[in-house]
Amino acid sequence: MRNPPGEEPDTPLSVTPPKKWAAGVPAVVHALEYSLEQTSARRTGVDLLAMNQVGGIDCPGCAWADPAPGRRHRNEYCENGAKHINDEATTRRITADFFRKHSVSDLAARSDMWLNQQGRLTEPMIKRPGSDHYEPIGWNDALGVLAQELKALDSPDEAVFYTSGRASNEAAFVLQLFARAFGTNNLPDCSNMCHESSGFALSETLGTGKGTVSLDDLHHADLIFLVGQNPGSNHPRQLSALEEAKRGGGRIVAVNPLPEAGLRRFKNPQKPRGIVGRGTQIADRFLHIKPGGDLALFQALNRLLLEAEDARPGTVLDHDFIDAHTAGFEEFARHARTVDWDDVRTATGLTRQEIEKVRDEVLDSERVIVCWAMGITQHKHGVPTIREIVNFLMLRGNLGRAGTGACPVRGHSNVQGDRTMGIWERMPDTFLDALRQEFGFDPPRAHGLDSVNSIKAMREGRVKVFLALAGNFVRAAPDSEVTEEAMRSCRLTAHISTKLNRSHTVCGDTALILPTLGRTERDVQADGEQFVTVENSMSEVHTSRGRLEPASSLLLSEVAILCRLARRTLDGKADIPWEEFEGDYGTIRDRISRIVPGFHDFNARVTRPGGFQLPNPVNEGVFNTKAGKALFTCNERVVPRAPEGHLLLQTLRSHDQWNTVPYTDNDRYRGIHGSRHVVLVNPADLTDLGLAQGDRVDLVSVWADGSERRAENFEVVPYPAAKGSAAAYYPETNVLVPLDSVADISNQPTSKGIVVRLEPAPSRTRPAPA
Ligand SMILES: Nc1nc2c(c(=O)[nH]1)N[C@H]1C(S)=C(S)[C@@H](COP(=O)(O)OP(=O)(O)OC[C@H]3O[C@@H](n4cnc5c(=O)[nH]c(N)nc54)[C@H](O)[C@@H]3O)O[C@H]1N2
Ligand SMILES: Nc1nc2c(c(=O)[nH]1)N[C@H]1C(S)=C(S)[C@@H](COP(=O)(O)OP(=O)(O)OC[C@H]3O[C@@H](n4cnc5c(=O)[nH]c(N)nc54)[C@H](O)[C@@H]3O)O[C@H]1N2
Ligand code: SF4
Ligand SMILES: [Mo]
Repeated sequence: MRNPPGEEPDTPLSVTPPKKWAAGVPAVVHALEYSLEQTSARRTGVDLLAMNQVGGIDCPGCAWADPAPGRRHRNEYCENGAKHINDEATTRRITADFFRKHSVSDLAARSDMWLNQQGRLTEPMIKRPGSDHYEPIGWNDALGVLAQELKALDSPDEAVFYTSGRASNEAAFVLQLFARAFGTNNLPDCSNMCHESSGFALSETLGTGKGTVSLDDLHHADLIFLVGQNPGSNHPRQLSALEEAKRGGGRIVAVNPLPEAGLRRFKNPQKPRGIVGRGTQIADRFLHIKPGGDLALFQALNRLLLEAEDARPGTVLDHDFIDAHTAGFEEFARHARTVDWDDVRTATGLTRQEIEKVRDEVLDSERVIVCWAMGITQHKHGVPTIREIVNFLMLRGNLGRAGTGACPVRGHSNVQGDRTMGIWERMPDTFLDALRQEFGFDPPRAHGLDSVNSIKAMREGRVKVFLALAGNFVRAAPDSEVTEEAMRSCRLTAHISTKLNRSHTVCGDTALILPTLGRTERDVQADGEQFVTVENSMSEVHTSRGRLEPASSLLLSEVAILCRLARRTLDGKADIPWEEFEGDYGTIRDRISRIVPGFHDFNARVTRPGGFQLPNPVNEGVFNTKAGKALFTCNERVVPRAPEGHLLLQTLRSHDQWNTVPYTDNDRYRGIHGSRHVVLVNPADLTDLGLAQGDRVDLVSVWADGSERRAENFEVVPYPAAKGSAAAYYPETNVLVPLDSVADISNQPTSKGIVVRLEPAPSRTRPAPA
């Protein structure tokens, strides 16, 4: 597939050596450059100081936790948080005139970056059947069209309601309530493509889908593993927590096929020594692992721990923890002892000595934490890998004690909260029972569609209406061409959005753009000014209050749009006070407090400085599994292999993008400037493949059924990627992953570990910019 022409930059690619440190002074200067281009300087200053402060705006970027209220820095944000907030607070506007000038087909040919740079959406728009233009429509009519289409469906299951993790708890709760009162559990979300593997593996083994670690735990850990995540770009304030852990004597093991800048050295822009000094070394040990080798790595470590216990009985394993809290140890131990060292070497690319050194670090550490993200979850064997991490933690009782635990590092700022609020196609019966009791209707019980299955259902004509609460579904989902065709086959597609993106250009017969307030903006309703709430990666729930004047007087809040739609669609079918909810979000929180465990006295507790932390049963010694205990598991052996002449490709984020939205063509920490159409490959692999820096290639993914997918015209960049691996940016490479390529059990698309060959495309030159 050729990506839209606008994705090709008009400046030449320049490559400099990857950076050896992250988040120092250049980081701050760089954020301000982007901010100033998007907003006025004065406005920028106002936003940033309110960010992540008590009573202020929750950063709309990642889900990293804030320090305790008394310990927050005056500038409690990172370079990328500043970019994200200013991307929303831009002073650029998209008006009806813009859509008169640009047809839908014109917009569909533009790049993701161009679409985002046009500014904030300002009024509801409709594309009517047969037309190639969006035109203005009033809110009443827009919601009427949507309600009409929903009511005309043969079954509520012909509608799908997607949520992206920037939506607030209140909006998410209202959306799932509406969908279930309407009659469907079709509630896919971005989490289906993000940490779904973590949710499945942790629920099965520990009885909770959430991480068990707090910021304080990280500060007090002796040993922290950073596995398959790039904190320097994607969770920059995590580096401050790691720095603090190191000051207390903690050590860090980073496991990654790429030597990411943030894993090496951190210059803390909040501290004078970060500005003038050499910064803090982050990783004490770096394991340059092959993609997908993490399962084998943790299996090997577990075998080594069992053998260490054999040599010094009673000194290595935490028998008290294992006996009191776990099941399945004996079977696991038998299985673990059969790990084959040749397989481990092939799967990981690491030597036994390297892994033994890590074992020694583990044996020297009382308190161990494992953090992970997309480098683990997005593999076909993501679920067994996380189960094996749980085995590893349990062997030495590294769960439920201070300074220990499992830490899936969440992406979107409220992705975890949206799930807590019931955005999931398979919420447990206890939640549905509570809804019934509170609102007096019978929620559907059959599981709904997740993201991948929604696309399949659209393609097969089983889903006819698609409504998104935030996000950019067609760019986030795999198999871009198939996904786009599926969306186009819908009767109606509608998006509640702040900014223009490609999903608005891939339209059903009728398409609606429903523009909404962002986090930064004041939200005034019938009962006065409102705030919303969010839950971070460490299960802390707190408020977010916007301060800026809305980008347009025609914007409605997410909650208002959904409540009005529900009223129009349900015609009083369930006894739900939508008008009251819209006027006073506190009334939504009252209902949440009666339905969602851990939210008692929600309104009172959430307005305390810093909010409150949800209890994690694991930390109270409670394991809500079938056996009532934490489960050891026996996991398959996986040795990822690419056939001769092929590489294992990962699709990942640059430093200058927010998910499907690139801000610039640069990836400063990796030394890439001026193009995103690059593929990073180990120099030795390039020599073997007969390729050199600057060569142009097509990326061709090959699949077990013999099918192939192609992404055209990428420039080769030699890079210290693990031998046999390659990396290229998402979403330009989503076209390479077929819809059917999903992680076992979690059904999460496999955005990492894709077998590709690089096919020379010597005659191609850089296409002219759009
Ligand atoms: N600036 C910025 N911040 C973001 C986002 C953004 O787009 N931009 N997105 C947010 C979201 S939604 C998410 S989910 C998070 C994502 O945060 P990350 O998980 O850090 O995101 P990726 O860019 O996918 O990077 C994956 C990392 O895993 C490594 N990796 C790949 N394959 C393997 C493997 O097989 N084994 C190991 N050990 N490592 C591997 C890659 O080299 C890379 O360092 O970031 C959040 N924060
Ligand atoms: N190949 C590949 N594919 C991937 C991934 C990968 O690593 N590789 N990562 C996956 C992951 S981890 C994720 S989380 C998904 C991300 O998938 P999504 O969450 O669907 O995508 P985003 O790019 O975060 O969505 C950006 C859009 O959200 C809208 N928006 C922003 N703020 C607001 C707001 O406050 N309210 C509303 N209503 N709308 C708002 C804007 O219109 C903006 O254009 O992509 C997944 N896809
Ligand atoms: S680390 Fe994440 S939450 Fe914190 S300021 Fe940066 S992007 Fe925002
Ligand atoms: Mo994510």
